[in-house]
Amino acid sequence: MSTAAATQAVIDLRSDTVTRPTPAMRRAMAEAEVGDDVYAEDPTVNRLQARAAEIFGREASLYFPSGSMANLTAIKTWTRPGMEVICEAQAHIYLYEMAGVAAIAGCMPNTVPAPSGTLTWDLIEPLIRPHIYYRSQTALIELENTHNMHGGTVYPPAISDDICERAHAAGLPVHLDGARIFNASVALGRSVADITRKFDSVMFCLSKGLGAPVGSMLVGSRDFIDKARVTRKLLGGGMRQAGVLAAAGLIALEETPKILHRDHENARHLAEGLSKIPGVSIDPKRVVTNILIFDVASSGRTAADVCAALAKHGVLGGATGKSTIRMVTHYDVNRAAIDRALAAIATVLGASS
Ligand code: TLP
Repeated sequence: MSTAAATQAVIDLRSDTVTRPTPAMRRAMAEAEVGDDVYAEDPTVNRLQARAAEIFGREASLYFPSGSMANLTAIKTWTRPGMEVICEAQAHIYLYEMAGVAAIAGCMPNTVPAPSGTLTWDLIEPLIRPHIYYRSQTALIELENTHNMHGGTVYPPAISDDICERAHAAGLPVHLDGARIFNASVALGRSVADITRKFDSVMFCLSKGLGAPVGSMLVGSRDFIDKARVTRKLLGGGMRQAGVLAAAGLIALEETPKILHRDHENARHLAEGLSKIPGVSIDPKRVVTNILIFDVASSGRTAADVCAALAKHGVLGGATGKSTIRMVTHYDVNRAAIDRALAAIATVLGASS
């Protein structure tokens, strides 16, 4: 699925959100059958929702304009104001969703750092509030798979299953931010239904590595999705002829998971090349999906400075800290472009190759 963008001068590794719709997606969008989705009458949205539910082995699913809105909807549906949400200290819902957990759901995030972003029950249990009327109460546990800010790490299914089982025994639901759950599925060689079956709700994005221009899905029981539909409307997420967007989402859902492994191979190739460049620290063995985060501290340069210099060479990455840079592979960047990016990074950091 290489597109014209692959041959463009700029190699955009800032995120997999930058992918452009394929010609097949654009055709499907132009030809989509549509209706008013606030009346649940858009046949293409309904098909997408039915197919997503089927793929995840769940009763129902709901289409959203963004992953942030789908996460917030899930959080608001599972909680009441004044309650707490347990999540990892670098969770996307905590760092990059405009504090919506607090500002809109009225809840307090209760965070704990976890190695590789992988929470375990031992880390979670001490954060659960006792049932005392003058204490705020824990409402929800949230996990992220793959974990973005830990470099696309993948939860071992035994660990996420264990968290869900113990949370349920404690009377707590578990929501999964599975923005890149298909990447986790490909890395593990197990279906998305299998690795998410114990979660109470799952959000996944069509608009990242799967390549759709817009959209994310929330998956769960019929009862939960009926409630989430009300919350989505409250947040202004009721769309009308959204079938023009859902049509691209259907293609992303059916076709792109088959080729995600290429993005993982390219990420590993990029990481291996980076590990040989003086001034860069990265362990390529830790790169298991399409996200890599490397450190340029030993080059004596800041991440912002290195990114600005790389941009002049037509290579875009994102600074995630003073000395850390994130790069994300996707279908609009092929192997030749990765090699060009490596050459530019070596030049910028003053290495010879
Ligand atoms: N992530 C974006 C940025 O916001 C950082 C990216 O470029 O990776 N969960 C996770 C794990 C995400 O990575 C993202 C987007 C979201 C949720 C939110 O999705 P959108 O952007 O559709 O609101």
